[in-house]
Amino acid sequence: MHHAWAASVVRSPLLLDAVQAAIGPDVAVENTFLVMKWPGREFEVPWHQDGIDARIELDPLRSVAAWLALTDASEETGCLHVIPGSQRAGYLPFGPEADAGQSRGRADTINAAPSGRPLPVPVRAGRAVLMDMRLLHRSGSNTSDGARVGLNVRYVAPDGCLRRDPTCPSLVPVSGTGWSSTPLKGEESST
Ligand SMILES: O=C(O)CCC(=O)C(=O)O
Repeated sequence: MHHAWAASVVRSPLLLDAVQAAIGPDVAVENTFLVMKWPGREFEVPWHQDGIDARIELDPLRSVAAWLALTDASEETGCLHVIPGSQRAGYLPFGPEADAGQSRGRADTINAAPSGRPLPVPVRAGRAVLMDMRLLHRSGSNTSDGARVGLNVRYVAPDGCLRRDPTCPSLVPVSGTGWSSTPLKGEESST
């Protein structure tokens, strides 16, 4: 969010329209991060849910995750795989990864073996998918000869943060009028 391009992307009207349809008019960005999969390097993201980890727990009815493809994401380049309907089981127990060799770059993963049939979700560059915070998803390594870059954005409505570590960056309001009158829950250092 310190980069002008990212600050602009998270506010792009088509994306915000879809986010607002999911969680209402008052929207803030809770977190953003890039996941870059360089060609030829093993890098898998294990099964997880975006709305819960050691630092956060987001209300799944007042938050939504966006995954934006900055390059084409295909099965070959390491697109997301999701388990449709897995959100209905709610948040699952999570903890430190048992086998750090299986993946890198993620501190928490679910402890239960996911059940259900995974579905690959290829996304063309410039497009995005919105996900329920409880949706189980993972991604595989990039076996192509080009980079695969995705921008992850977690959006919240007021009161969408049930738990949030004080070391997390400030929430960044991006739409609506509700933020000036509503305390940013879990947001001690907001000005
Ligand atoms: O970009 C990816 O491959 C997966 C990223 C992701 O789902 C996450 O880190 O929450």
